[in-house]
Amino acid sequence: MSWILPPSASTFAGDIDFLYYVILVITGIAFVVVEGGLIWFMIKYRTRPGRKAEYTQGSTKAEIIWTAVPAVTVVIIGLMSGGVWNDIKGRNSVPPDAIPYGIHAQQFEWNFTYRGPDGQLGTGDDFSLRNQLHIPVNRPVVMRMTAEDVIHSFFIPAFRVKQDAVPGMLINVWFEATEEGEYEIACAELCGLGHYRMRARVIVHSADDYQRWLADQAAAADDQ
Ligand SMILES: [Cu+2]
Repeated sequence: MSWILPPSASTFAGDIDFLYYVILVITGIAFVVVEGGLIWFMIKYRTRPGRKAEYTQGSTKAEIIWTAVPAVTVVIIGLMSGGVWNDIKGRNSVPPDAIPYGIHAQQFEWNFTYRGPDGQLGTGDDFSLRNQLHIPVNRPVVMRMTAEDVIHSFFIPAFRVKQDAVPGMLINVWFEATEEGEYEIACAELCGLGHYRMRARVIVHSADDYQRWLADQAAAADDQ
């Protein structure tokens, strides 16, 4: 069923997609049962000459069943999602060895800040790139996200990552890419007239390529 979803390229994809399919199957069954029942009742109880309409007070038993079944289902889905939510968004979910990056979102671009040769984010040798995020594969990374003007939302469909960037707040979002390649970053919050063009790319490098790319960037910065 992979044709339904975008390519999956992060450690979150398995859990998120599993939940997605569980919910899709449950709601799919509910859809068929409800619509099928509707059509069946329409035909069965249609007007026919000589037949009088019946008066009904309803059925307590039926009401208990159709309330309890969805309630239990929703609680089970909630418990299943809770664990995944904690792994991805929980306060202490960010792995300690995650490589830090800065993201500053503004109308209508993403500014990515990389730590420079000193290995620290927020020091003088940091450098920034517009709409380009380069990360290594199979390494957790954490984005320290801020917004300049309005609420934006950092969305990488292939990683199953989505997080609002809110003016006045510093928000961390972490993930780990599992496939090398280039993927789309989109803004998922209508943030103004130019929202549609607030796109960027994430480029996932092999570990060696990433080090080479970083060294090139540092060399280019030294030349200036
Ligand atoms: Cu935006």
